[in-house]
Amino acid sequence: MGDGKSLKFCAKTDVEGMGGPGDRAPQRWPFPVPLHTHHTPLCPPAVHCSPGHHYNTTTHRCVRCPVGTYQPEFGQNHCITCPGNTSTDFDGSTNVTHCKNQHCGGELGDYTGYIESPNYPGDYPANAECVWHIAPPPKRRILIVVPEIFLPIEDECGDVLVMRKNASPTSVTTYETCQTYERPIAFTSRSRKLWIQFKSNEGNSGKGFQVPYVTYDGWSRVVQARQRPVLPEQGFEG
Ligand SMILES: [Ca+2]
Repeated sequence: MGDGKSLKFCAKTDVEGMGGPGDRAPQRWPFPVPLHTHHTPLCPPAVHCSPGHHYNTTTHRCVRCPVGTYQPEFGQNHCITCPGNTSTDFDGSTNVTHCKNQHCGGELGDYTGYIESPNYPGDYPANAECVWHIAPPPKRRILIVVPEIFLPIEDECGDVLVMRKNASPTSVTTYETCQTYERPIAFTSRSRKLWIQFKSNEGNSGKGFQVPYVTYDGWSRVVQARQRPVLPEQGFEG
């Protein structure tokens, strides 16, 4: 058994099974409690809380991990905060992969750039709403390439990417989809500026998209590249 240093004992609680999986052999009190815990030693619950839950030592209940946290293991009394600026879609998350980057939208560069769905290439979060603007310098136009886009099939366009002249729903629409396309599509904007919006609903998610664009001089003719070829060292025959 223990050497007396690796074990601590705690006051027994009279908690009965609440929210646990019920598929584990019951442990006998007293339970060993790791010494490195930062908390006052408390008896573990009489049942293990499931992954996605933590044991609330005040209410003696298994509680779902709140949004922005997760817990992959059984029988824990805390939830783990999502790394960085990520968060979960729902409470009760069981895995760090449920932590998603929520950032999206913004002003885009004059000459080249890309838009991508939040958390790309991971699944985008629920209830996302992103708006991007491309406003190229005068006389330049916008060329968009959609290499592929992954949006789950849902009723009534649950998740949608739309590009329009401006935020007005009646403005000229250049592109709109709420479906998966795995073959590239390229097009030029029908106006100089482009307003781009992506919205997702609560259910079902997908990889989304990464869409590059360039702006190009729409008035001058194609200029031939006049770059010199890279020459090898002197003495090379050719
Ligand atoms: Ca959806």
